[in-house]
Amino acid sequence: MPLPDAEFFVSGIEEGNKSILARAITLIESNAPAHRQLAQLVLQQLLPRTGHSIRIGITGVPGVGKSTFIEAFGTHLCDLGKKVAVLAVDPSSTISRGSILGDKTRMEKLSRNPSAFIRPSPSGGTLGGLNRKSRETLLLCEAFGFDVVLVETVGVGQSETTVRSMVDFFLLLLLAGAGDELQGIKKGIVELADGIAVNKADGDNKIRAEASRLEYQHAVHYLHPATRGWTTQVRCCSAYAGDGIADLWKMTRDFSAATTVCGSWQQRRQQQVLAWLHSQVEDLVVQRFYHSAAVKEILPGLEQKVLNSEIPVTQAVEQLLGLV
Ligand SMILES: Nc1nc2c(ncn2[C@@H]2O[C@H](COP(=O)(O)OP(=O)(O)OP(=O)(O)O)[C@@H](O)[C@H]2O)c(=O)[nH]1
Ligand SMILES: [Mg+2]
Repeated sequence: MPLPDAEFFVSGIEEGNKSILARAITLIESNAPAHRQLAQLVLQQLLPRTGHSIRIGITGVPGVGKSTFIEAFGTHLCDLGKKVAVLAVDPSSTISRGSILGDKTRMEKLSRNPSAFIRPSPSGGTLGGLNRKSRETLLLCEAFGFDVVLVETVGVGQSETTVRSMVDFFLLLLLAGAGDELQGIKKGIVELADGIAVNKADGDNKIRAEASRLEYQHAVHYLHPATRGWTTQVRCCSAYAGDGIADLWKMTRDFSAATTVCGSWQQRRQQQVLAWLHSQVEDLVVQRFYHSAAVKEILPGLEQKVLNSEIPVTQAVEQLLGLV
């Protein structure tokens, strides 16, 4: 089947056709050169329509309640008349373990809401590749006209930094009293967060959640602020019961207002685009390097020499770089 042309995707997205948006995202996620070329054309034409949404990253350890939270938060935003897109960045995701796919049951209401769009994590590929795909998917969603884009990531490894680098506001979900308070800080994740929500603050857990909230609120005062012009706020919420959800939306609005006034909102977006440019260059240069015939030819021999301690690594690197 021949591929539709760029105009097909661009006008479909401009007209708000979700199935064409989904097809455009599939195109973006493809690694086939012809698809990538077409995807770039589509993106280029849509670029003037991007940049107008609030981009919110949501992270937290498995089971903290991210999907349940997104269901509640996203539904709340739709009730306010907003259009909401949900994306996921999960480097370990496969079809069977897809974080959002498997969880669509937890976002049942949201996935049926005409104002919402849920896109599971692109599977496979390196984090670098995922980074590109997720960013470009985010731009497509903005061009489509979503007011808020929620980017979910599982709270392990490097994916948090990746998501931080593509969103305006970063929300960390935590559990009360799991003894992980200082762990989170050690891992540096708390330092990335503009907002922290102690989730599952319901039933018997309410009091412990409030105690954790106070502890975190105290701790963030000693940390370097994640965003200039904003002090990280800590709240309790129950994604399950819907408590605190409206308050967290208000927090993102306050954040947006405060950082727009002091200029850090715009500054971050500019820095993000430049960082993306540079990381793309790095990815592609490395890719081309390893694909070059000359490198492929001598690399195994050099590896062996390094393993046999015949030449130092630095010398091997210089020889390799001399080839390209
Ligand atoms: N009591 C209570 N349970 C909750 C709350 N939020 C989520 N849960 C439950 O916690 C479990 C995990 O929730 P998920 O939303 O799947 O958590 P997740 O962070 O998306 O998990 P992963 O996708 O595995 O990383 C489910 O059984 C939820 O019903 C809450 O606010 N209160
Ligand atoms: Mg989930």
